[in-house]
Amino acid sequence: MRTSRAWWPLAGLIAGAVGLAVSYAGAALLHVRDSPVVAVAEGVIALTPGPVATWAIDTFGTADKKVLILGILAVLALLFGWIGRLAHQRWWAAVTGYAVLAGIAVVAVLTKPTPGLIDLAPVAAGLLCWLVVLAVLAEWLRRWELVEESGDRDAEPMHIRRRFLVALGGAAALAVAGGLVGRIAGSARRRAEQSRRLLRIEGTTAPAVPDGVGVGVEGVSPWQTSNDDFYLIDTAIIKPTIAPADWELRIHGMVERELRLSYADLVRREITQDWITLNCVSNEVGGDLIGNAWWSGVRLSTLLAEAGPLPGADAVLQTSEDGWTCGTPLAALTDERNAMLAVAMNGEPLPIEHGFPVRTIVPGLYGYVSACKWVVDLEVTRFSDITAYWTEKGWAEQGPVKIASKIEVPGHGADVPAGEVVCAGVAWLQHTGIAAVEVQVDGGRWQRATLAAAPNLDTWVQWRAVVDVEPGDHELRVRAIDTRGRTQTGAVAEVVPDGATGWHTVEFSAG
Ligand SMILES: Nc1nc2c(c(=O)[nH]1)N[C@H]1C(S)=C(S)[C@@H](COP(=O)(O)O)O[C@H]1N2
Ligand SMILES: [Mo]
Repeated sequence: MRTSRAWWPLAGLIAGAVGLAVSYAGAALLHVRDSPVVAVAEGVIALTPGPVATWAIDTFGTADKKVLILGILAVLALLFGWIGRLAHQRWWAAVTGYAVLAGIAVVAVLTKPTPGLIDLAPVAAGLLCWLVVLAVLAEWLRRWELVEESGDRDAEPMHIRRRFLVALGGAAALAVAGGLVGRIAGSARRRAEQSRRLLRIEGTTAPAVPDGVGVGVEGVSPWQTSNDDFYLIDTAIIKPTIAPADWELRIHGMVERELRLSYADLVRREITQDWITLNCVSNEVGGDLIGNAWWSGVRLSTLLAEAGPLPGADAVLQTSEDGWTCGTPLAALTDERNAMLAVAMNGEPLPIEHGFPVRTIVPGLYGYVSACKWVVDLEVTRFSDITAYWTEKGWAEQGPVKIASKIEVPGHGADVPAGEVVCAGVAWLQHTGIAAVEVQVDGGRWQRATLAAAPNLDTWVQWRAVVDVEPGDHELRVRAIDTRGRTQTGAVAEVVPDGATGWHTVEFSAG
């Protein structure tokens, strides 16, 4: 009897555990809502016939989900052992086994609401670990077996066996480490999420959408962007999870008095609130990297006045907890506009992805030079002395938003009845404001659109126009005019280095 034989199932089991642990840690670190095993468990629940589910709840009570997960893990343990045995004779059979398991996980993950590609990363990482770890262990087992078969006493079977056991122990340690990382990362997220849920910030109120801001045309984006629909842009693969109790902001550099603020210190101050539209410099003409929310926070002009900027300073270098930086004109943070350290978005504590617990919002500047999420450090300085994350990559130092307008109705390629066609969309130039919007059909004369109301200069404005068209293909353009009478340019510029320009154009057919 060859002793090496007995080790194959254990090798399979350990390889399986490494893959599971790595996928669990990956899901926690990437903030994927569920680890693959949990996604599968939820899939099982969804597929469970009612009477069986009732029986499970009656029998196991609130532990029913734990029992299910333990059951899935037990089944997996058996399958992993079996896959290990299969690998002894037929490597491809083991690979197929893993592929089937990963396939089940992929289906479970993709059937969750709003799955993204990132949600599949933990599954991919787990599959890779299964294959690599089992391949390594199998290699040592085969050598051991060869030595045993040769019956050659000088071939040092002990030596090879020891190497195999070291590899096995290493893999087991990796599995344990993955499990720990998953637990710790998951608990940091849970802690931040829990403190966020319990947070009540005095002085912040729920948004009330002002009257008359909508043109009432179906297909136009809601004037208020919900937190769930708000675009997300950042460089953080792993989103910082900061409980308010652990947050601290330092305001320093060219100031008379350095300030260190805790979260409680911050929200003790007067809360300012406003509707502000935020957009990304990378937004293409007609793109949707833009959103409008009710922001609550503390005015930066007040905080900076407490610190006392020194003469000669013209910039504030903002740094986030994850090390992202941006340089913001000091003037934009100290003038009369409502630049703030925001703590709430649409009446709720900031979502973690949008910078919880504190982020900066500055009306009139693109996000990349102003809207630092998870902000922890403000250094008052000079532009000539600093570089920041995006300026180092060739983007402009100054990023005031550019006037822009967009057609949302009719959609590009739409078929509409000939005659009077309702057109609608949005236009924006935060901090300056939109005075008028004009549309043009097939290069003809520019026609004034009707504007909906806007509560201030810092939000986008919805517009609506009716154009008369003959049957056939048409081209519709839009341009905006700001409150100082300047008309949006039709000259086309790419998003790099400081924002796109050009008139948004859609083609449609009238029949
Ligand atoms: N910490 C951090 N803050 C950041 C960024 C980032 O990468 N990291 N990206 C900025 C950019 S480019 C934009 S457009 C806005 C987007 O904010 P949102 O994701 O809340 O919409 O955040 C800004 N703040
Ligand atoms: Mo951006």
